[in-house]
Amino acid sequence: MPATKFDKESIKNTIVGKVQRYNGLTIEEASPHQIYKAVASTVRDQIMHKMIESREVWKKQKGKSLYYLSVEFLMGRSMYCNMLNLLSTKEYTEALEELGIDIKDVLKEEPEPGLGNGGLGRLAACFLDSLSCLDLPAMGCTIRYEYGLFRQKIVDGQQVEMPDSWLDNGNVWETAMMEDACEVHFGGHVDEIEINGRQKFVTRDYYTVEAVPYDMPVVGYDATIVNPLRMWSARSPKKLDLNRFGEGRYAQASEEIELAEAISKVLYPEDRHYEGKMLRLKQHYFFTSASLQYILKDYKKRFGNDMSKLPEKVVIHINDTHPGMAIPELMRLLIDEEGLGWDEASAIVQKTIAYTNHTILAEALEKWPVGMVQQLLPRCYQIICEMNRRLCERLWNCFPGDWDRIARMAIISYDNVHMANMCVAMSYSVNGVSKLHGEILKEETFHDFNLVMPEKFSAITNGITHRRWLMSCNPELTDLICESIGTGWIKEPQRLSELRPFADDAAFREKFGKIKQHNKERLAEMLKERQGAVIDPSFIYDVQAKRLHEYKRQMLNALHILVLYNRIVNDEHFTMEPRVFIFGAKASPGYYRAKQIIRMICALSELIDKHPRARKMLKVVFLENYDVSSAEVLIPAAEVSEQLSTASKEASGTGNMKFMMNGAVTIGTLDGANVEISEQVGMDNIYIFGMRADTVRDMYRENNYNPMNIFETNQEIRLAMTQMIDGTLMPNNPAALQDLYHSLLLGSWGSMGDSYFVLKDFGSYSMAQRRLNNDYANRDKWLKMAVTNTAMSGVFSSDRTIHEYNDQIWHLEPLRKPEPQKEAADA
Ligand code: GPQ
Repeated sequence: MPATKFDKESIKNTIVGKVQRYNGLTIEEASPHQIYKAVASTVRDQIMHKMIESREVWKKQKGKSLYYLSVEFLMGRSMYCNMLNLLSTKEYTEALEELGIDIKDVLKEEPEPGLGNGGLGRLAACFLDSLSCLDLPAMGCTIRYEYGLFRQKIVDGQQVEMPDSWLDNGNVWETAMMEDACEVHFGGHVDEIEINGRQKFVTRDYYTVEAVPYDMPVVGYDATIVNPLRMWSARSPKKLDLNRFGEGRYAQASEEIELAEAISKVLYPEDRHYEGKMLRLKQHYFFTSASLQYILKDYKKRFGNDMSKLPEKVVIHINDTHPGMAIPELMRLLIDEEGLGWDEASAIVQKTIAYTNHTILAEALEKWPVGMVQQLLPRCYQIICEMNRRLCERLWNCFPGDWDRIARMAIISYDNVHMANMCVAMSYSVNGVSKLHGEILKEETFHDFNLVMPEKFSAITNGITHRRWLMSCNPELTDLICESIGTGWIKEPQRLSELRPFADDAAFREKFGKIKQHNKERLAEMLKERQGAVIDPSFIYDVQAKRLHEYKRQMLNALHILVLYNRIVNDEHFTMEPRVFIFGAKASPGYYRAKQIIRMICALSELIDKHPRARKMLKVVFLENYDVSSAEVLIPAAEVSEQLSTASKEASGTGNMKFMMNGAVTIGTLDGANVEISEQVGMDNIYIFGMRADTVRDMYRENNYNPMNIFETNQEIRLAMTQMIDGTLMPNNPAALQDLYHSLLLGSWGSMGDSYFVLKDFGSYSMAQRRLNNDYANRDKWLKMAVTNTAMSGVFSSDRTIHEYNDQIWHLEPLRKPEPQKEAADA
């Protein structure tokens, strides 16, 4: 059997054989899920062949490896993308067809690992895909959460959270790597002792949690390498307490086990909210410590005990500050376990760790109460104190007497450990995720650090894998592109720009439009099937899909829809291009206001449906449980992409890139990567509105914005807002949205109301929407814009992003393909 490409016949035989051996059934008797497992494990066999080859080359080449630490990896389903990357979709589709099975039914059976909240985790997943495609040696490191992000249901117009137990039926893709299991220690007391004249730090009375790694392979498209995603699972070293059990105290008998294993139970659904829970700190330390122990063990195995060469062979990238405990932990391992001195260890750390920041929202800059760190991680706490002392000493020389500034930059201040300051001070690279975000980091968030260590700062704009977000989710468009410009763009996505001239080709545009229509129909079917929602595929599909947050301003969209409704209802001559507004968003369970916005959107949907004339032009649908799998159907169907964040608040955004790649036209602010999207497509192919980032900054500084002035002078806004609380929107509970209403008008404690400028930007948004509506009526014009968006999306492939990270930060050597076998060469 060829090592990496299975032919149709062997695929068929393998699947039938597996169903027989695993289930004792014939293919005809097997359930869809049993068939899924057989197919997935066939794909997996194929990957394992490749992985062995890949590891051989990696061992021989002895190059540098990347370890990408992230508390989230939002991978989505694996099966179809794996087939795609193995160049085998055709073989599998046909093999299954010949067995009488529709591949779509099999794909649906795969549970989606929801090990992430949103952009941060999805970015990590796209990075792994691109790293493998570019043959760069890397390992993703994270937690194997037993429960992923909650499943969202909408009940009576409100969000309800249900547990997502994605592992219930096992995970075909993972392998437990018991040889690499290790211990992670918490708590205890540090003793300073002298051994052979050397000072040593020893922690006693700690408690232990075992870390067991499970690896999931990540195959690259037509590539040599298979990189692992390593997920750490917590296990108690304690066994069942048989005495207690014997006494009939069953719950107590496994109490300690449960406690230890709680660490890898759930992914916190908070997204950019500071969460001060001990368990969360435990999680962060748990997986960083386990990863680092493994990294050093593997380094020593491959390169010997000379730690000074670590930065030449290893780069550890921390995805935001959540894995930031890697810094004191690496110091600890180098000093306490490897016997290095402080200066040596610190030099190594500062050449090995690189950091990317993903937000400037103040409430999201992580900090931990000193007492908590001290109690949970006593030795790391000592190290953090010493790092802080040395940093402050250095800063004192740069800014003598400037206490305020030094306090702002310190790792420890006001009884908190400031993770971002530690990451900036101790890593060799600090990266922003879009041009604008990079500027804001240098000029505001880390302004003081930029004065002292400017060489560390860079900005590399995020990206998305065009394999999942175009080739896999939009096969028809992929075929059309290949027919038109060939296949070169698959390996060099920027060559998608060769499509640009086709925007002026009427026949091409028609084909492009037809594909969009198919995708719209596919989405309509999904909505019907999943939640009984009926939408008309002839309406404009206008989509805002992302986590629910005030700064993302779903509220602006909702308020505008209410204004449109009023125009229709109050003016019988008013018409507009029929449009369905589709929202997809999960709100953090503890984020009251975000949940209220969902409530408002659902109420809006009901209100419109009840009005005979309004519902002919207007429709609102809230797509339940927005996740990677539903995004894969939603995004190819979208015609309008809503990217409404208050300028400066969205570090980059990546949804914006996915929509554009699939031919949606953006309506958005000049925020995050929207700025670069507008540069790519040109102002004629995007609807930009609202305040710029610098104006927003000035407004905050001057602190004299009064939304009440707008409310009083703008009739449309006043009417819509009044309807939020007068029973129009919420006939059964008129007071329900009162808090939302007030949040737009009044601030608390001297801070201004409407802190994300919804009312301020409303006029400009509404005008942009009007232009969009008029342009859509001109089909040629609209399709030209849509094609241009797809054509110019190539720079937003994560392949470009990874190239830049590698050139500027990591400096990894791609794995060279193995020499062809002698027989093959002779043949
Ligand atoms: N982001 Cl800090 C998250 O999704 N979660 C987080 O905890 C933080 C950031 C997002 C950010 O809001 C987006 O603008 C970025 O595009 C994304 O990270 C990836 O960089």
